[in-house]
Amino acid sequence: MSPPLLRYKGVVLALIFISFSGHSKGCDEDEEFECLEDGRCIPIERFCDAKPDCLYASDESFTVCKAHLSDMMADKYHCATGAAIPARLVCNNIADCSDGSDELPQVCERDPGELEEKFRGNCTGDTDLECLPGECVSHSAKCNNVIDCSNGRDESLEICMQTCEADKCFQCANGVLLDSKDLCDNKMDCLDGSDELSNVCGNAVNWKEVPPAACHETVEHRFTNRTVFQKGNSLRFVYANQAAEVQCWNSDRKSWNVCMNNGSWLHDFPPCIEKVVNRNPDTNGTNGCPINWYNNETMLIINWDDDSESIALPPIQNARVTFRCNEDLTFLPYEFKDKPITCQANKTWIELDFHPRCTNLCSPQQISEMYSLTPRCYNGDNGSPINCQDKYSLVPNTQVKFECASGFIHQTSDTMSVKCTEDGEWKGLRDLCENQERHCNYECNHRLNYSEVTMSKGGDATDSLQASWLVPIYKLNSTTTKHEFVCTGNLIRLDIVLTAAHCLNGRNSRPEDFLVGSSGNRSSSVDLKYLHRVRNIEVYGAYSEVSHIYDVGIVVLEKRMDFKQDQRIVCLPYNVGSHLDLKGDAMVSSWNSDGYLATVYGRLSEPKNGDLKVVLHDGYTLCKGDSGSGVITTCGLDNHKCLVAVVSRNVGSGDHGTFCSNNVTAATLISPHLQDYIQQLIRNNINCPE
Ligand SMILES: *[C@@H]1O[C@H](CO)[C@@H](O)[C@H](O)[C@H]1NC(C)=O
Ligand SMILES: *[C@@H]1O[C@H](CO)[C@@H](O)[C@H](O)[C@H]1NC(C)=O
Ligand SMILES: *[C@@H]1O[C@H](CO)[C@@H](O)[C@H](O)[C@H]1NC(C)=O
Ligand SMILES: *[C@@H]1O[C@H](CO)[C@@H](O)[C@H](O)[C@H]1NC(C)=O
Ligand SMILES: *[C@@H]1O[C@H](CO)[C@@H](O)[C@H](O)[C@H]1NC(C)=O
Ligand SMILES: *[C@@H]1O[C@H](CO)[C@@H](O)[C@H](O)[C@H]1NC(C)=O
Ligand SMILES: *[C@@H]1O[C@H](CO)[C@@H](O)[C@H](O)[C@H]1NC(C)=O
Ligand SMILES: *[C@@H]1O[C@H](CO)[C@@H](O)[C@H](O)[C@H]1NC(C)=O
Ligand SMILES: *[C@@H]1O[C@H](CO)[C@@H](O)[C@H](O)[C@H]1NC(C)=O
Ligand SMILES: *[C@@H]1O[C@H](CO)[C@@H](O)[C@H](O)[C@H]1NC(C)=O
Ligand SMILES: [Ca+2]
Ligand SMILES: [Ca+2]
Ligand SMILES: [Ca+2]
Repeated sequence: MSPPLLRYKGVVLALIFISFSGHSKGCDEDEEFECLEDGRCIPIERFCDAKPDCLYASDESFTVCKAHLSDMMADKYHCATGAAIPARLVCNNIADCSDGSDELPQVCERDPGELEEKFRGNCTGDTDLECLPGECVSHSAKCNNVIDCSNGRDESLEICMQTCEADKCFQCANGVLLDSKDLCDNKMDCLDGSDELSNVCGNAVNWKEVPPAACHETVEHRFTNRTVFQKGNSLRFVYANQAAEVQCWNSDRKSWNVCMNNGSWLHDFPPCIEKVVNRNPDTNGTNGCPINWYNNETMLIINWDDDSESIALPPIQNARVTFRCNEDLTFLPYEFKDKPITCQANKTWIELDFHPRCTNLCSPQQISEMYSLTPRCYNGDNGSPINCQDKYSLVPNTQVKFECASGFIHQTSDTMSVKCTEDGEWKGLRDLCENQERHCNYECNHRLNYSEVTMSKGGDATDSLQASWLVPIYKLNSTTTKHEFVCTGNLIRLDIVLTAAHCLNGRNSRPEDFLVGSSGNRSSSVDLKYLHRVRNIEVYGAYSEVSHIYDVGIVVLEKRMDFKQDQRIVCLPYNVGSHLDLKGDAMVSSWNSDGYLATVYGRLSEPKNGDLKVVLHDGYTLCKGDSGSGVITTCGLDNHKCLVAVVSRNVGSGDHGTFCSNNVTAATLISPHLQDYIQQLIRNNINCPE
């Protein structure tokens, strides 16, 4: 059995080489015309008599009816197709030409103003031709030998029809008149190629016969009922300069296209959603077990009968086989990789719903690691939901619709979606990723409710939801080779942690020495499973290791954190804008020595040299591990709270035995330079797929 692709090509070639000179098997050459569509014979008098007799009017096609100038009859009217009708039938209000060219307004000189109005449709301004409802092109696009309308209307007979001045003149099938020197010069001057047809050129000197150009319908893109098509050898096609509207075989998606006179479609068709329908009886279940995704280039079927290994080709019936894929492709269903499976005598797989396939897969990481977007995955367009984390589900055509992650608000009405391509790439993801800022904005200042925070340091534990941006930072102790809690960090994005520079700045500090925990209680035993690895650590350039001014640092995580419940990141002063009171009450949340969250209160003093002082109310102290904790105060006109500084070091007389103090210095975040630094850092750390 010949392979399907070759067979298909064979049909196309046969069509192109069909001769129109009357050569035929079934019909009497001298007396009859053989219809292209079905080989039916019609009497020769009905050939090019302007009345369609063949099923799809192949007896009236311009490709067979266009005649040489010397064959044109002075007493007849020649339709644009070339067919001749009695001159008295022109403009009798009855379309006698099969293309209606005997009644076109241009021929019958009806009101030209009315005609222009009709062409203009709803178009305004410079545009005066409406191709399709809402699609407008300018005056100069009309009949300029360039197809501008998606449906080719600007170069169609309806628009371009001209009337012959002299007795004889040559007209393209779209009505455009041509100088006789352009005929048969092996150059297609008509968009439809009618100036180089064999009927027109016959045995002209130096003329080379080229079969009329045709563009075919494909299995994936079917002609709609608005397409006037031809048919030959059971394939449907249109000739050059003819428009076709196609519809995807499996969806409502439609588009127009126009055939060019070299046999190519003018535009690419938009891709259809799913795989083409399988019409191969060897793989669609007719002659053997269904292997709808079979591709001889990528899938190898191995027959295990008689316990010897041999390569099998579809159809597979009554056999035990395994499948093998090209190295870069994944076999699905994954559970059956390298496992024998039986095709039963009745051409069904022993396993229900077994659909062997070698495919590319899209990455689950790429869609789940953007800082402000949360994916929802679907099986094709509007298909059933699937698990975005299951990499074997992310096959080509998987559709992902994104929502702004918890803690973010959707800023635009744009839909945020991407699709997995046959190559296993997320189409549109990079663009979406790089424009996250435009789509989703921090929700930090909207739902924070600090009034519930009543705990003091050393007191009872408080609920982590009240300070859900707080995360513990652990650092490797090279002596014990264990990670130890060193500082407190603040999530300013799901993958970016703000802390004090001195927590990060030790000699030989490397990103791989740090780990960041989830928000919530800080456990005394560190379980690596719940910790986040660090991609990058950054210390603000103005930080001084001697005086510890500008003690600001940033930790960039390898993977963004998943927020739990109603958690959120913390607002920076820049997120809120406007008024900041840096002399008022402040609070600092952190962990106490038991690992529970707690909050202390105090007052801020005027910032100086990038620092401000926090003097805590009686009974409260901040201790060593509280470095990096955020100082929270009122900001913005709506009395929102936001993080204005990070705890840096203690001053004055503290309890140096325990490194605790009620009088601490914090590095402020309010300087424009720091704002630029942080924002630049955030921007530089958008990790988008290549
Ligand atoms: C796959 O099939 C096509 C035609 O269907 C054929 O041209 C090609 O050689 C085949 N490839 C292999 C690797 O068998
Ligand atoms: C032009 O627009 C009007 C109003 O929008 C509509 O009713 C009419 O059908 C349109 N005409 C054409 C030819 O599209
Ligand atoms: C084409 O089909 C649609 C629906 O299938 C129908 O509404 C319409 O009238 C048809 N148009 C023509 C020209 O047959
Ligand atoms: C037909 O012409 C177009 C544009 O001139 C060109 O892009 C295309 O490759 C040509 N097709 C063939 C089959 O030559
Ligand atoms: C398989 O393809 C054949 C030939 O085109 C067709 O007749 C048959 O209905 C198809 N079978 C299935 C199960 O799709
Ligand atoms: C095919 O044969 C198997 C085993 O004999 C049987 O279980 C199954 O129902 C049959 N399937 C069909 C579609 O006839
Ligand atoms: C904030 O918390 C207080 C005390 O629990 C409660 O009364 C108030 O409704 C909360 N406000 C919001 C906006 O949730
Ligand atoms: C590392 O652990 C040792 C032993 O517990 C301790 O003495 C040392 O201070 C730790 N180093 C740091 C930098 O914390
Ligand atoms: C933190 O610990 C306290 C005391 O054990 C507990 O009540 C609280 O629910 C814990 N919070 C979280 C987020 O685990
Ligand atoms: C805090 O420390 C500073 C600097 O040592 C000192 O001037 C100030 O008086 C102290 N304030 C309190 C309330 O202890
Ligand atoms: Ca006819
Ligand atoms: Ca044009
Ligand atoms: Ca020419």
